[in-house]
Amino acid sequence: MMKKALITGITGQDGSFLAELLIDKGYEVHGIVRRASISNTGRIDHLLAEHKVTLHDGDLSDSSSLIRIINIVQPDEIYNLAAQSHVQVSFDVPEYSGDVDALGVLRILEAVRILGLEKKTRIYQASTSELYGKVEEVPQRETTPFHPYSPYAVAKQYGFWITKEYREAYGMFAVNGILFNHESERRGENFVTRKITLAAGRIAEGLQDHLELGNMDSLRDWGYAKDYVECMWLLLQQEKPDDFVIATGEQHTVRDFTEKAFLANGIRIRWEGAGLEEKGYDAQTGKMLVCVNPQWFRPTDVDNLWGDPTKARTVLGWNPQKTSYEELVKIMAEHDRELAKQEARVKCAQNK
Ligand code: NDP
Ligand code: GDR
Repeated sequence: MMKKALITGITGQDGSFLAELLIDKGYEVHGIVRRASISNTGRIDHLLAEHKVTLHDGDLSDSSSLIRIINIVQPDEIYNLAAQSHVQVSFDVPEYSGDVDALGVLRILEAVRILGLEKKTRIYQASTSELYGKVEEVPQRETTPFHPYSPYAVAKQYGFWITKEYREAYGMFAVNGILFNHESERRGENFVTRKITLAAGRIAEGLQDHLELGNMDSLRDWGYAKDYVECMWLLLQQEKPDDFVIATGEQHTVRDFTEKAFLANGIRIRWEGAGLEEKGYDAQTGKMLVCVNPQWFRPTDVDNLWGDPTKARTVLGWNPQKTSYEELVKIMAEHDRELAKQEARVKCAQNK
């Protein structure tokens, strides 16, 4: 019998990679999409074109849609990836972030319970290294205390605990993957890595003058999203439900990522100044390419994330270094340089 999976957030970075993985594994894949005024399926259009996924209209803020969809699909596995996932945006839309990122998780768990599927359906909850927030221990592991440091992280903390609660109270197979930052060529354009690789490509093609960033000292443990979705699946294949940290075990600054992304485009950055006055210059031409804009600072910023993937490595047999940090920067930089070249060709044709 073909297993059925339901992915919330299937149109996002992780959802699109996970859908591909599950299709390859022979699953019947369903996804929840929310209404948008223009198409939001760009990351999965290749799957839709071949009728490889079935989409259902719904929203994490709407219990009735979730109950209806889960009842139709009767999934063996639910991957709850849908979220207002931008940390800085959560300071501007805190109530909505709480509704979707906290109560949305409860709505999924309750829907499964109401439908009497608690013994059939396994649930993966997309938890996050942001739970560690104002860091109390490095590196962070499953036993490190949480100190959420944004409305997003506070909401995700509720999601974490309610998932654990339903596991303990109702014996449900419901687990948390505490995933550290993972990036890719499909990453949303307003997360820092993608913002940098897009800008580096465009600057190299003469389409953009410079890049403005916020906290460049911030440290992140960055992995490749395509590798991380494998863990989501692995977590639901275990004999017993349990929560896991998923990370590479390495950390780098935003500044370092910036340097490497420009270098992948043949530009060496020379830094001068400090704090708000810090600037990055093209070491060859002396042109200013990177500067700080306080607009991108957060009211409270998480600045030291570094995961310990020992448990995932030993229990799941997962390789945290499948794609190295250097390879990740290269994949993203090369992809976005190609995009910039295409943009330059279009501009050139328009000017003829
Ligand atoms: P994205 O922002 O790329 O995708 C989020 C998805 O959620 C999109 O499909 C989006 O739909 C959907 N969504 C948002 N709000 C709703 C809603 N109200 N109802 C239904 N769907 C909704 O995130 P990622 O793929 O990067 O992350 C996936 C999950 O993992 C998120 O929960 C995130 O918080 C968490 N996470 C991510 C990490 C990372 O580094 N990427 C690390 C740790 C956790 P639409 O396309 O219409 O916007
Ligand atoms: P994060 O990712 O907040 O870790 O959340 P993001 O890429 O937005 O920020 C990482 C760090 O970079 C600093 N920064 C900037 N960030 C953005 N977006 N734009 C800038 O210009 C900029 N300059 C510096 C930030 O201050 C921060 O310290 C991501 C999301 O995917 C969450 O959903 C997920 O839970 C966590 O990763 C793990």
